[in-house]
Amino acid sequence: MSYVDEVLEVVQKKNADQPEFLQAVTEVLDSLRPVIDANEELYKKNAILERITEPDRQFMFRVPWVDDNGQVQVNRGYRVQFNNAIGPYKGGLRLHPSVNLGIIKFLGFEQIFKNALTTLPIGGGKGGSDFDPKGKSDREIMAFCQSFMTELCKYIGADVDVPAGDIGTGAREIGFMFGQYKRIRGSYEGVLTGKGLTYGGSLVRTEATGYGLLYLTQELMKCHGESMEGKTICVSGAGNVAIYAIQKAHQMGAKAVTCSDSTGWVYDPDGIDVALLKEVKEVKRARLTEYAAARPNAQYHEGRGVWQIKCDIALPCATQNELLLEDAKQLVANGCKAVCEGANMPTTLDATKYLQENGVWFVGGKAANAGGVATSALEMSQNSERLSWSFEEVDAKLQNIMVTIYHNLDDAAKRYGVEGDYVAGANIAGFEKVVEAMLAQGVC
Ligand code: NDP
Ligand code: 2IT
Repeated sequence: MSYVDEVLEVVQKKNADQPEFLQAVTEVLDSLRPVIDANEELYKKNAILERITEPDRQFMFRVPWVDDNGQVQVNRGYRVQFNNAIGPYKGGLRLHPSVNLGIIKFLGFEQIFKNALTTLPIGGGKGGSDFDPKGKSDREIMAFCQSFMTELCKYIGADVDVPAGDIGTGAREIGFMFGQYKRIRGSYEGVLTGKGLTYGGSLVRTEATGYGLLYLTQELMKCHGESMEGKTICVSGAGNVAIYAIQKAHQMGAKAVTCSDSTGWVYDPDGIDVALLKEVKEVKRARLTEYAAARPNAQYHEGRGVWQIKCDIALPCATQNELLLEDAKQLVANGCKAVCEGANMPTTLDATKYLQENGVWFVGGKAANAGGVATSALEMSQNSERLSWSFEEVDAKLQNIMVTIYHNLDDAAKRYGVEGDYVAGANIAGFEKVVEAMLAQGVC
């Protein structure tokens, strides 16, 4: 049995109740076969795969808070510090009722490779809670965030572990958490990213994941002799990543015609109105029915369905496993040329395989959505030097990073004889950097 298969078997046995984590590990290890085969003796002796698939440590804790009726509520908090070979742990905090340890581990595992791809010195981690922010008052959100940070603050720090936003965690939540960290630890430091601009946040961080996704997509298209001009794009999600992906797509002369939330989706043939979407989702925190009601030509549908709309490019930007095999078949039948993942692991393994086998240029989330965490690392740099860079300066760095990521993964795929397999290319490029650091640092 090959080293990869041996380790996959052990990981499956040890984590049988964590399907998302197993999916993420299977995708990565499968695609690393060419590198592992070429270095099997060295990696096996040093237990590289066993070490990289086992988190450094994982925290689970009680988060008690009081709701607006005076009732005490209890949620479960998580922080998984996965690997800090190349820098302090870095990764977002997800607040969603579906959150469990397996989901946080899948996200933390992916973050190791993504963060290595950014070219910046950050390790991999992730956290969150099964708390549901939907329908909560600002006071309830603050009560939860303060309680969550009261425990989390023991494990993080500007040079230790630097959390940020993810699903359900935006500027409001980061603000409340930062305030509580400062209050308990008495230290004003860059312990979180995605902060407000008046207290150490970076320009472009809000837009970074969506913008970065489009910068990478544009480079992918350019390298295949295509431009973004006039392209029709299907986007899923209606949150931070989706909104700024749509905005940048329009700035590039393409037209994004769909978006979705957890209850339904919109097809707007005139192109999604970004100002209206922002008003509905960022300000009112309302459902997409409100968007559709304000746009005469927009159709609203309950459930899921964005991938049935004919498009040149598909950008899944909502959540994991939202683009299934049947969706992949529909996209191919409709002539879709490229799929780039704004979300983390939105495409199932069989759907990915189908897209790749049918000639769709497919770039996975570890590369395509790395602009968010890359700009977080730029926020950390600005905090360390106690300076703020201009929008243009950060945006130029972000563009440069995304173009570099594309070429690094394209080169890695070519080096290992899997040209055009951007999933393998990204995993290989990220893995090579982390492994070199792990080997240099000895058994730890
Ligand atoms: P948000 O909370 O801002 O938005 C998530 C969007 O997806 C919402 O519109 C939400 O609907 C929708 N959605 C649909 N189905 C689900 C579901 N089952 N679970 C959760 N959300 C659902 O999150 P982000 O935009 O920040 O994150 C989207 C994806 O991008 C996630 O996979 C995240 O991990 C990834 N990502 C985020 C980065 C960032 O910087 N924020 C960086 C890199 C990746 P509704 O409006 O009804 O809640
Ligand atoms: O999945 C991700 O990369 C994020 N949610 C962003 C993490 C970060 O630290 O900015």
